[in-house]
Amino acid sequence: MKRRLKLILASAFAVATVSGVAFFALPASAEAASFTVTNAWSTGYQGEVTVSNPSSSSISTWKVELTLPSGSTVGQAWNATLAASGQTFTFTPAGWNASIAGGASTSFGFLVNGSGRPTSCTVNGVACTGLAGTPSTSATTTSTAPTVAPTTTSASPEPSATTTTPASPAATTTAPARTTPLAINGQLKVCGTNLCNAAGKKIQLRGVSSHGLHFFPSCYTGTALDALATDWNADLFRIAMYVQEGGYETDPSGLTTKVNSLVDMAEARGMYALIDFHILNPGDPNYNLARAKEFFAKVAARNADKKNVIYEIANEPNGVSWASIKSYAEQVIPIIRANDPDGIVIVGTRGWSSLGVSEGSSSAEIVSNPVNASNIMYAFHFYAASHKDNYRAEVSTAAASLPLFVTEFGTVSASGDGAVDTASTNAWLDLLDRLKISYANWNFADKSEGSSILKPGACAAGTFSGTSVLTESGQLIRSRIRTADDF
Ligand code: IDC
Repeated sequence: MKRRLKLILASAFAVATVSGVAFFALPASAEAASFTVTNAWSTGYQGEVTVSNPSSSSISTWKVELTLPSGSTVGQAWNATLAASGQTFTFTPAGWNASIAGGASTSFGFLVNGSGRPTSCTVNGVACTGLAGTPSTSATTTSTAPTVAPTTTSASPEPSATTTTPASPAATTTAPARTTPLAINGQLKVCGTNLCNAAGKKIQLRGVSSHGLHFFPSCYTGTALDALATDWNADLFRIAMYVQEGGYETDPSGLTTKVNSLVDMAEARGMYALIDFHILNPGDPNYNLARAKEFFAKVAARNADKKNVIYEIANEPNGVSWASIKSYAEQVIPIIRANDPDGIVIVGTRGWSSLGVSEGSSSAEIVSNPVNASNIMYAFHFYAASHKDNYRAEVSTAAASLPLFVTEFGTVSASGDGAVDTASTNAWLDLLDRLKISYANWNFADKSEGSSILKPGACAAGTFSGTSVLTESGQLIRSRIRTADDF
């Protein structure tokens, strides 16, 4: 879970002074560090620094030095080793997070006694220099002292690294409250072509999709969702409820109950829940129109007061025109709205949610004939080994006109199996990060197929944290998802 109220722009080191805020950009080739006040109270604050490596080769270690004004001291740090000399506080790796791969980052946190923000900094001995940007400081203080100790979940070490487990801040009465993606962002809404939080800030959610709920019941337990929330720092969990193949069509009440219970489990862990009406074959969503109306009326009414629910009304329409998909959406959305007026709805797109590209069309057919409803987004899906530059170009174009949400993607081929295409996956995720497009990875299950996050047998064994239970795809996705959010 993440606790961060962003003070600064990416790739710059920000130093907030007591009276104002100064920004210090790093030399272009250096590691970058960003400083965030993640919570504040009358006698102190909690900070987080993210050290990122913008180069393409890995760095073997890092050192961040902060100088605080007299009267303020760093009391403790986690996910870093702290040393103090006068007013200079030096942070070095906790042991397990020394090396940073090209393009990756690592974060550490600390508690300051006193309200003085850092007045200078270095990263790996390079002075942070230059002025860059004007931050908002409005969200950096709270008037009352929170009472719950933070956890160390924002960049926790591997479970096996027991000797280097970072120290958790003590549970004192001045320790900050633990927050989560849901607590930070609240009820989401669509703003222009973006997803925004309750405060109107553009945000990106990163998480995973279940496989078909009814296929892998032992994969969607409290322990599994704990791992996603605390070990992965996932923001969202997509609840893929197949309609055919033994799904909702066969067991409507059982699967409705299961979906609702997973909504609750995600909520309890501070994650958003994406309710996916997983149609696939037949590809015309109107085949399931009556089932969709019945299902969404129930889940929208039942979850109306929750802030963590997003509705995805048709996973992958295929072999059907945009006009038919639009007609389906314009019949299902009013039913959701009547029960849950402020829930975001995501509409699948033509050609397996490819914005039409996989069936020779493009997003232009949506732009010229959008669904007649507000607070909606459009789904885009890709499989990195199958869908490359022309699809990325289409997403870049479409994102200028349409609110997009990658409700499903795989690191492998569109079959869901085969080798992980790391380069294409990273190219995709870099693009989505840049465009602030939210995503969920297919799939959190332990089936023997390339797109599975978990190794076969992991769900029955009941262990979901760390990397040893993960496939190659799972490890790649976890490393992308658990980095600091820009909330
Ligand atoms: C695949 C699963 C596979 C399952 C198959 C049929 O990975 O185990 O046998 O569905 O149920 C999609 C679909 C998604 C597919 C996935 C991979 O939304 O259901 O899952 N995929 O083929 N669209 C493109 C790829």
